[in-house]
Amino acid sequence: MNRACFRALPTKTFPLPTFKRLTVTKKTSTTAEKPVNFAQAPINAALTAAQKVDLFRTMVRIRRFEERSLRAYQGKKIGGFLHLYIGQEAVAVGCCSLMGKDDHVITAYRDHGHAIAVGMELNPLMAELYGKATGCSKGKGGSMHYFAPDKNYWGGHGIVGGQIPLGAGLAYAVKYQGKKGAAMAFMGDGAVNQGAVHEAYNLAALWKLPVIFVIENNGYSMGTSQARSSAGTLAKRAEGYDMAWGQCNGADVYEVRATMDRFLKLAHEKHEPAIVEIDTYRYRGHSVADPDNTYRTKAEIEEYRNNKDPIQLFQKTLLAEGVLTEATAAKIDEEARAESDHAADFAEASPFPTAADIQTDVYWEADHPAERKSQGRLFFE
Ligand SMILES: Cc1ncc(C[n+]2csc(CCOP(=O)(O)OP(=O)(O)O)c2C)c(N)n1
Ligand SMILES: [Mg+2]
Repeated sequence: MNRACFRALPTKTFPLPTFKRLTVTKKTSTTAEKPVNFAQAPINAALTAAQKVDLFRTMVRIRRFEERSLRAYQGKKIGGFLHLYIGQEAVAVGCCSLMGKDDHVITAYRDHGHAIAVGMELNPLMAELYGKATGCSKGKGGSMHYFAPDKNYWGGHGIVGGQIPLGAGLAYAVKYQGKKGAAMAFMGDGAVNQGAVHEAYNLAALWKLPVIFVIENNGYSMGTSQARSSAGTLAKRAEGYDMAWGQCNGADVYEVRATMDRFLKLAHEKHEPAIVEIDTYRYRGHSVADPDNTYRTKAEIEEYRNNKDPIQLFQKTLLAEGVLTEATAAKIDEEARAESDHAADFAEASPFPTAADIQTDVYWEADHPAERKSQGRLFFE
């Protein structure tokens, strides 16, 4: 046996870029020309002043809700994981603002922004973080498992990439039922190498499912930069499946809407799946337990905060358009803080689930015996 081959390879064989945020060249596979000014894209030009202010308000509410939840976590009111979306708000708000009644959303564990963007109230969301019975998942799901089926919001999933085949399934259902809708299946840049993601890509392309795989590329999966973990342009992998793909800047809510609008139309009208990679950034650590001082520099975070913050950028745009004043912006911010404080009070005052509640919401059949159709034996019977 040649033992030489077991010798550790010199580290210089694998030069690992440290503290280097990978920048990708913006490209798109579709032939349509991108408008130079995204505010002028038809989907944005059609917005009323009130609708534009609403987009801004939703982004601010997400930010203040999460800042409030972080304080509650630090005050030991919240346990378990808490993955903050701060910095990524324009992605969820831009995408979800395009939803029609037959469009669906599913995402990973960084799910607070999407929940607020689809219209969930802050009280049950905060209560869920506190593990209270008034939470949207009755206090049994926590931060990673927000759900609102009535709003076509299918969670909130903790297994990296696990939601992606489910998203393809949502699209399958929409098509099967003959509806003109689509599923937006969100994932992080860390999910793109999961086998299940590629299985979903394959079936979506093969069966022409109206699903848009949205990669929220914030540059890191936990403490590993994209440059160290993934080869090539993430959205371009669509070409291997003959799918459409595109990329856009996630700090600009207008650009997100203009880009996603094109792919949603493809899904709605031709049942065409696509991969869209949205460049974004999270200011906080992977979760609030992440000390966040080993894999990126403070300067990098500050650069995003100061120059690429989606809320500040949109505020500037709306001020320049004359649809927002400094005074209205300040009022929106104040209201979002008050609403978040109120949600924390609501959560605090709510009861915890009881010990008996542990038996429910495990199997649908057990909770709905009259509607049960299968003859299968239930695990706890
Ligand atoms: C299958 C699986 N492997 C590993 C983990 C542990 N894990 C949780 S989050 C995460 C990083 C994912 O990063 P990314 O997809 O970029 O999402 P982001 O946190 O940036 O939103 C990992 C590896 C997991 N939850 N599931
Ligand atoms: Mg990531």
